[in-house]
Amino acid sequence: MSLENDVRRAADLICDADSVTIVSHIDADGISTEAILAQALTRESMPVESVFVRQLEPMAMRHVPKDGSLKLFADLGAGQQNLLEEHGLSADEVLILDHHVGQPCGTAYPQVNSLDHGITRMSAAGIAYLVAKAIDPTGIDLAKLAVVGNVGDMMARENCGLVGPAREIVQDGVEYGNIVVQDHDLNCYGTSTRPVHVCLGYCDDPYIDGISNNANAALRFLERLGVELKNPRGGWLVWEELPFDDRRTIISALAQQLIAHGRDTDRLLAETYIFPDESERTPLRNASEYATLLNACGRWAKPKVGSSICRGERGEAYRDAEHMLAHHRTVIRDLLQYILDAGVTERSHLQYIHTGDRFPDTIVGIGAGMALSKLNWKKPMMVLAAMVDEPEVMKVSMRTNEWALGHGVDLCEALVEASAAVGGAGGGHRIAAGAFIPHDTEEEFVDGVNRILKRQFASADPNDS
Ligand SMILES: [Mn+2]
Repeated sequence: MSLENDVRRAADLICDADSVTIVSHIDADGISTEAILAQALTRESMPVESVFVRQLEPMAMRHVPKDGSLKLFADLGAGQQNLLEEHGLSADEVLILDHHVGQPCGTAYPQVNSLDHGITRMSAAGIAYLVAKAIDPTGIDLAKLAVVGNVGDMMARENCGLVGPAREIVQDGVEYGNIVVQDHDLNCYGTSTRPVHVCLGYCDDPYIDGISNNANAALRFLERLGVELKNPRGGWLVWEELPFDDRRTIISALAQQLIAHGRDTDRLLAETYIFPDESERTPLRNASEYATLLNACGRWAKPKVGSSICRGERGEAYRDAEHMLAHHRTVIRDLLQYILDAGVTERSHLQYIHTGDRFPDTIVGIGAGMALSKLNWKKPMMVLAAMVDEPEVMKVSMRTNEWALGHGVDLCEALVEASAAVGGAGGGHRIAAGAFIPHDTEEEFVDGVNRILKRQFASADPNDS
């Protein structure tokens, strides 16, 4: 079956239901997915309830109501079909919209999974949007949320912009008027909210010698270019506010800086997505910052606040979210500092640290990603964390980069295999994956992951051993 057929069938199943319960994930992709589906169904006068879960595991299943509604599992479910089966859910009361690796299962649950169609660069929000559009082709305002979810799930990272079906969705938003595509824009986070030198100081993909990790040096670099960095009132301008010519001046100087240090310039520019209907200088103004705001809501146990923002609420919900974003950043900064201060343990093909119960297990993956660029970036980074509410279980998060993917690394495969060997469970993506393992199997597990990574590196390059 083609993706179009799967999407059509999903839309028909939804339209035939009396009511729908959406079960979605708490991250930016899961929240935007839920908001797309809930709005699309509400517009059809379909009764909808939403449930957000951190992870679809046995404990979380009690939040799934036993009623006559269609259970719409979104941004999760594909890898937990046996759990749905154990929970007594039959094929005619379930629909899965997911982009994670599926699990073989005796019950043939209807589903739309981008991976089944060879699409690796479209997240659940993209699938949800296609389904919503199949229900009502006029609802193209929702494309904006699909872009937030896709960018939040790093679908734009590898190619410096969205590609394939996820890119086609962008065009709907452009047509509607709530997305502006910036071609050849600076590939840097914070272009709508941070002073330009701060923005550049945080940029580590590409790594720019003398600028990355050093906002003061970035400021001196910009001052030498003679571009106006402040507004007439003396406040810092953000990247988005700079005149076109100044942006070009800075970009060509950055390109020269990269070349002078023998680095590639191909990751300096990216296609970015601006939302002209949102206020300037807010995190809602572009896709990547919007996604961070939603992630902050989810990680701090308020995914419904994020969902309200996706539906257009800008009062109390937005103030709550801004507060969570500030808190989110502070804790992540502390986590990163802790990792750098405490130091990681290096194995031949990975590096890891155990953060105990110092940080919530919902954010350690973000810390792993940030630490990677400041440590040995060639070795995939693992963070192990205790789970306060489940002392028998340990949460594992791993992150790597494009370089390692190019050398054969697949973290999802590594964690699925190594966690199964110690009685745990893992999943995710090649570049970012997670697992839950019994707390007393740490050493055996780390050994196992290291061995699998060694095998992966070796299969891509027989000289690496
Ligand atoms: Mn996702």
